[in-house]
Amino acid sequence: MSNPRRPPIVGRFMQEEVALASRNSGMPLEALRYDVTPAGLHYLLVHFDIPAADPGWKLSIGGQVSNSRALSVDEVKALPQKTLRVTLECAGNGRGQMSPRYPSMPWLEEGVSTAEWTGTPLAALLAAAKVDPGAKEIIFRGTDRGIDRGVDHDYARSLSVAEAMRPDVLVVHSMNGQPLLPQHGAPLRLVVPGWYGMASVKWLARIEATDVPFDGVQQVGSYHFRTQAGEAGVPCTYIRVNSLMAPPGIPDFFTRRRIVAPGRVNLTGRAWSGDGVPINRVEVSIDGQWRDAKLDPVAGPWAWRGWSCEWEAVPGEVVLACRATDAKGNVQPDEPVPDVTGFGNNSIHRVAVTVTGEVG
Ligand SMILES: Nc1nc2c(c(=O)[nH]1)N[C@H]1C(S)=C(S)[C@@H](COP(=O)(O)O)O[C@H]1N2
Ligand SMILES: [Mo]
Repeated sequence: MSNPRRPPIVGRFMQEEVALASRNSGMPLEALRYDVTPAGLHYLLVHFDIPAADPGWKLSIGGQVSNSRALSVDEVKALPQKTLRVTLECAGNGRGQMSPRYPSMPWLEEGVSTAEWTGTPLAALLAAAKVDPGAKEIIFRGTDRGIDRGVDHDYARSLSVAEAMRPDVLVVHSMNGQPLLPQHGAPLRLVVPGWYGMASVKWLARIEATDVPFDGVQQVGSYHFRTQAGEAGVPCTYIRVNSLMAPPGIPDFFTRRRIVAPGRVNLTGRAWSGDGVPINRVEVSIDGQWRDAKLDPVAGPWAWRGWSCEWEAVPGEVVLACRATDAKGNVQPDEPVPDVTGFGNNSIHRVAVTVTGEVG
């Protein structure tokens, strides 16, 4: 059991890391109980400041198109609509478990959530704008501005034309049936299912077709897997196979260690992968012994899949873990794959538990 006394620690936190961890927020793991994460529990990642959503908001579509246009939010809403259940995960999720650590948002494992997003397929907007046949990429610009790596810029990302034309890429105005909240991109955002979260540009104001590879800071300066600082690296794109367990029992306040009463426990959680690849298998480990979990029905190509596993808890200290395998045979690694900036950590989730009859 944990030390009930917590003597003061001399010295301050690293202010920048605390500021990031307080401004942004993870999904509390007990919220894994919801198929669709309530909007207020959805994880949040904002690089700069949340910009104001002016009533006269326009979404412009230009660059290498023959029919450039600027649409109001109502005009976007008047186009054919689609609602999709999509699991988003931050590419930096799991960074806080890695050592040495990169100074950025110190997620442990809670930078993931699932929402139902409603909006207009981007492909329809691009078709109406008539993208030039020579265009190679589509750039998406938000209105949030700041400085990163010494460069002053509006948050922006690009997709290849082929990725942008996928029928489930949406320009979204609603989340879980309600207008987007300010922090989640109101009034309009992109949602790119199957990709790590950085592709889903919030506060979307400008879409541009181009035949030149986009070299924005958020495209080339960040969001690359790099095993050594300075190397070109591999761009972060589709979400890697991953899973989480809803922590059983009750927590110790400070250590978050779980306290569980002996007897039958129904362990539950969620598993997901990127690029629409289904989850085929989830295994649960009780002190290193792996067994298969029961999978819930599939909830669409872009949403996490629930799982459950019965456990007969006997008094003692135990480490639980879960591990998912997707239909392409990708499986979560035991330990984080080394990455300089802490991207793509999909190592297995471990939960330390004390089983005791003294509580519960
Ligand atoms: N304009 C803009 N879009 C953005 C970001 C941002 O800071 N600015 N953060 C990105 C990142 S890194 C992630 S993980 C997701 C998070 O979306 P959410 O906060 O709605 O969960 O938004 C992405 N879109
Ligand atoms: Mo992110």
